[in-house]
Amino acid sequence: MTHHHNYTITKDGQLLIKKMESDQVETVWDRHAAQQPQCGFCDLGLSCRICAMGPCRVDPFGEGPQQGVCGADADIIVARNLCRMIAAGAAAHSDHGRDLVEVLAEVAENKAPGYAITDTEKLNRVAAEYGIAADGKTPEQVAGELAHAMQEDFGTRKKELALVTRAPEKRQQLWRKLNIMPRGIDRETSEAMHRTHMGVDNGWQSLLLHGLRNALSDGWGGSMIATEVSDILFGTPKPAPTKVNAGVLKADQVNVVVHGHNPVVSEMVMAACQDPEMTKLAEEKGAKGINLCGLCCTGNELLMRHGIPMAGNHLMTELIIATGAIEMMIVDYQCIMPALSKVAACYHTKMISTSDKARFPGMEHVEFHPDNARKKAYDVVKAAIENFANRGETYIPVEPLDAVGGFSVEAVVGALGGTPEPLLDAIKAGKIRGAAGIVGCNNPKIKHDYGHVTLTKRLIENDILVVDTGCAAVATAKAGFKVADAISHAGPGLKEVCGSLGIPPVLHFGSCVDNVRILVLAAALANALGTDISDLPLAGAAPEWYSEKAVSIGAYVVASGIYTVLGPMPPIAGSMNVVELLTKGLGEVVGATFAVEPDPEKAAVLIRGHIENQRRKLGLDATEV
Ligand code: BF8
Ligand code: SF4
Repeated sequence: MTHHHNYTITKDGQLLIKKMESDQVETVWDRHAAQQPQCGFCDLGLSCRICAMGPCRVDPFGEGPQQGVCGADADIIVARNLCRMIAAGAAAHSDHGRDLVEVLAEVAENKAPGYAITDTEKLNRVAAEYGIAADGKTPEQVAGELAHAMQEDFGTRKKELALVTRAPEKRQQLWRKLNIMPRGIDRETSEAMHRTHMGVDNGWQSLLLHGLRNALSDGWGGSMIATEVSDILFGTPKPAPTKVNAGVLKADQVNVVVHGHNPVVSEMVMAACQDPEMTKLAEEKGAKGINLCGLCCTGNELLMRHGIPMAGNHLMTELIIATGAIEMMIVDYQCIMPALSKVAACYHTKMISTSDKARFPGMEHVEFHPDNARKKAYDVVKAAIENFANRGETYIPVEPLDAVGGFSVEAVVGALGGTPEPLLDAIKAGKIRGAAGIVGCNNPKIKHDYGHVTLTKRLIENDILVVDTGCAAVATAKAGFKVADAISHAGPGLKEVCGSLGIPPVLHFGSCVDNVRILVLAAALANALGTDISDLPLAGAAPEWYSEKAVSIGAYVVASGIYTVLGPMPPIAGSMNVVELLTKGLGEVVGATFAVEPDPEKAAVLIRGHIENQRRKLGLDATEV
């Protein structure tokens, strides 16, 4: 039975699924089908295995038990589970941030050969936000002090994180009043694990409030540090052309693919791939050169800063191997399916894991640390070149598409002439109705890329500017929305504004940690208007989310005052109290709510309605639309 047309809207995806079927290699969709029916208790969030008196479950039909062995009811169990998802997501982003801070600290001490401070201007600017003066110091001295101050943000010696001061004053006050101002980054995650231990916090509301604080420690802490330090070390992104989809692989070159999240590894791999000595070596082995491509968020990091081509998003990571054209896939951490090495074993692709905290069956482990990363990068690239001789037939099913990436807030504000005012003016005049951040993953429960692409299309048609990150950003690039010509898909107002700036109607804002760029832009708009983020005509969406990181992102976006529509339902439906609080009650608490709508056509209607409503409340339009 072939169902490949139902799994993805992408041509490369459809053709490669077909190829994997004929090669008899299992895909994520096969494994998803094999899991059906998935556990209904877990789906509703009603199962608990936090302690050894359990596992327990609550009967959603009210006939069986209504509480676990300890007495926890549906509300407590659902809230605790959700809180733990946030904690895991916040931990993942923040630990990624910590790894960058460690590199910054080692650069300061000259212990990380190959790494350097690239954006001194940004270094000094961020340092000033931490109260560190740059005058009379070398960049390395500033970097050392900044790394130290950021490490303090991770601990417990502060009452508030340093970068929360970027949020509008009103928002900061609200967080203080609600007692959800994030203190230490690790502290909030640690406290989430403590509170959700058996016999600690059994108030479902207080659990959820702490979940918001934990998420804020990610958004205005760990992820924000990750993005800022990445910009300092590797450069603040500027708009630059790139290519996307499986067609970026080259039949006559050594193809090296990086997958994962942290640019600490991928930047060094890029440097090795671009060394003329390595190109020469590849040519000696009969290849025309070395072609480095990205997958997922580490791919986005390289795309944003260097225009490195993007082979695909989350659900393309297995399929791409079936091209038979990849000599080596180098992974670090997060979103790397352990299935990948099984797929790779059917072709000639060498799989390399690089992080001391992320092992995978069937991968060769070459551990990268800041002090040896440059050497390790050369070692693996040489091995990739050697592997070119083992290549069999290749199948690269499509031609690549053009896209533009690199829209940091600095680049956007720069394009606007140095201030966000022109964007505000376009919003006030109604040419742009508002803006939506579309973020997150792919999930085999939703047709691959259908959610991202459909929602984006509907929003830009209706003059809503879209900024996107992560796998969503890759989806819309593959759909052709990230070129200047894509304004032909936009409504008249958005078309005019983007046309005059020469930018696409859908702006690539980066990887998932770069969602903080959306927070920073939203805060700048609110500050320019002298209001709070929750008053702006903005919305967020995660149409195909799957990961715990996405739960943390959704929670910090809502806690920052932005209405957010999720595609897949999170595992909370077992508690109507939790559902009501997240979809309604939070409006009175943080000025924004969640909605869940798997159909992107309907999600677009929700977002348009919200944005028009916000405009009316701000007094931008005389009449309700
Ligand atoms: O951090 S969007 S599938 S790759 S979690 Fe993962 Fe989701 Fe992709 Fe990036 Ni983000
Ligand atoms: Fe069961 Fe309570 Fe233990 Fe959870 S914490 S497994 S509900 S006894």
